[in-house]
Amino acid sequence: MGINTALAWEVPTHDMMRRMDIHSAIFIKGIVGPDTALKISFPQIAFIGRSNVGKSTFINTLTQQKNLARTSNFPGRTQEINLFLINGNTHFLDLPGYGFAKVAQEQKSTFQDRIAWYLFESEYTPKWVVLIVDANIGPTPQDLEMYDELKRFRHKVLVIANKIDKIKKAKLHAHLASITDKIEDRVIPFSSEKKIGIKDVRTILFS
Ligand SMILES: Nc1nc2c(ncn2[C@@H]2O[C@H](COP(=O)(O)OP(=O)(O)O)[C@@H](O)[C@H]2O)c(=O)[nH]1
Ligand SMILES: [Mg+2]
Repeated sequence: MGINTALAWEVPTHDMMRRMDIHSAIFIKGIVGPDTALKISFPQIAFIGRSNVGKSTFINTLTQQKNLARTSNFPGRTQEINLFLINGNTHFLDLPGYGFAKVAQEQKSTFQDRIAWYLFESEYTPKWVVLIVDANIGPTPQDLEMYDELKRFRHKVLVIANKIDKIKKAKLHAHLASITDKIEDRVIPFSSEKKIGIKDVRTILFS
């Protein structure tokens, strides 16, 4: 028995480390329905959340790119499902944001249609659905509705408590509890601003 036996399963191998590291990220295209670009059998990781929750910024932070997912201060602009290729072997899908009141009703139903199509009607089964909620605001009724639907469809869900940099330290615990109380899956505290939680998320999504 080698001296490293006890540690062997705890210490990530070089190969595991490489897998968790994001060394390439490219934008493929915006998709609006069944698409040949998605037919390839790469695992899909889908990102969903309320408009303005910081989803595009989150994807940029995770991939260490400044402008991969277009960040915008104009909520509701991302109408298509943006498809990215990560490390040449994984697809990221940036789904349209939900629940922004100022978007015209007609346009809004298109967003909701595309979310519903991909998550609840299409043939695709993402390896993970990453649901991003604003930790400062707490889970909104729509966030919880989305979470329940994801569970009903038996998706594997990772919840991100985003923008924790906005919360005063003394209140952080209570804010996080307001999320974990209602979520039966893992919740990762995250901040793109302060670069918190990146490693945790990568480890979960890529191992
Ligand atoms: N304080 C703070 N603001 C953030 C963070 N992530 C994103 N934002 C801001 O939230 C706004 C919306 O971000 P964006 O990524 O476009 O949101 P999306 O609509 O969900 O894609 C922008 O003004 C971002 O600068 C974060 O971790 N902390
Ligand atoms: Mg966006």
